[in-house]
Amino acid sequence: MTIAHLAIVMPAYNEAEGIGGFVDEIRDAVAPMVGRVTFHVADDRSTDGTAAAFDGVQDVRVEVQPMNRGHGPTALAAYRSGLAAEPDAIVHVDGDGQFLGEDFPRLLSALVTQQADVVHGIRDGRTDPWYRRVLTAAVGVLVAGAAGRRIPDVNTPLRAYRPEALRILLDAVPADASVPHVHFSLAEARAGFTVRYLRVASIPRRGESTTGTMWGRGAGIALPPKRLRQFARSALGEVWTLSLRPSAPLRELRRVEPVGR
Ligand SMILES: Nc1nc2c(ncn2[C@@H]2O[C@H](COP(=O)(O)OP(=O)(O)OP(=O)(O)O)[C@@H](O)[C@H]2O)c(=O)[nH]1
Ligand SMILES: [Mg+2]
Repeated sequence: MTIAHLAIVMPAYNEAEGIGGFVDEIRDAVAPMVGRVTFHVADDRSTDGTAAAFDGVQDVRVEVQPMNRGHGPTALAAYRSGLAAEPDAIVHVDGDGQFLGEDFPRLLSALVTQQADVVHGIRDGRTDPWYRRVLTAAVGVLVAGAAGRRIPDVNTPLRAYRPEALRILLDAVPADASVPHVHFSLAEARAGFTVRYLRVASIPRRGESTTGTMWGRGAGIALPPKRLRQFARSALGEVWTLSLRPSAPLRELRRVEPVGR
């Protein structure tokens, strides 16, 4: 099985320490099954020289964003630059490198051999604090109710797409959405996409610094950091407006049958 051109897309914010090694690991892992691979890093205006980690690296294209906007808009920008390269398959993964290179070929095999529109990497072994597990569980219940079935790991950042399927999702979600993967997961289920799930290893973020983490640190006995509370409130509002309310725009989304299948 060979994929002529694989595009790997990554949002990144202050990932200079770990992102180079992560990209090297993925490149080596997918080499036997791709004609070529290109990496598309959306740099959310890092202050640690993340973009410079790829100076002189031929197959990595870094696009520095016009301003710092957080994970969602940066992920969407990364998807757009990956799609613009017209690949035959596209994989999204966060630049903090919380996955193993060896899981990428498994993800791609599932995409191709199981004729999927999308494959989600379901994270095994996460060690989130209690409040994040509660939040994840609550979103899971909400989304299951709306989708009519349970979706494991709704917000996983490791996802492989058939480009035509991704295009439909990307066109439907506003460029500034803060939780695009929640919208994607819900729309995929409702619109009848062929979704496969694959368990993958979840490891601690690479690099020594913690400055990349979106949430800051909880205080003392680990109460949810204020940033997470604020983010959760606004993200839930966004999920309601774009995906859940009766006239939500993403309810209209429909899958298009792939040509020649
Ligand atoms: N912290 C932060 N991360 C961003 C931003 N923009 C893009 N990112 C990237 O978004 C990805 C996810 O951020 P994380 O802090 O790992 O968020 P998370 O995966 O929900 O949290 P963990 O489970 O703790 O890893 C990372 O790859 C970051 O590089 C931003 O403004 N702030
Ligand atoms: Mg992370």
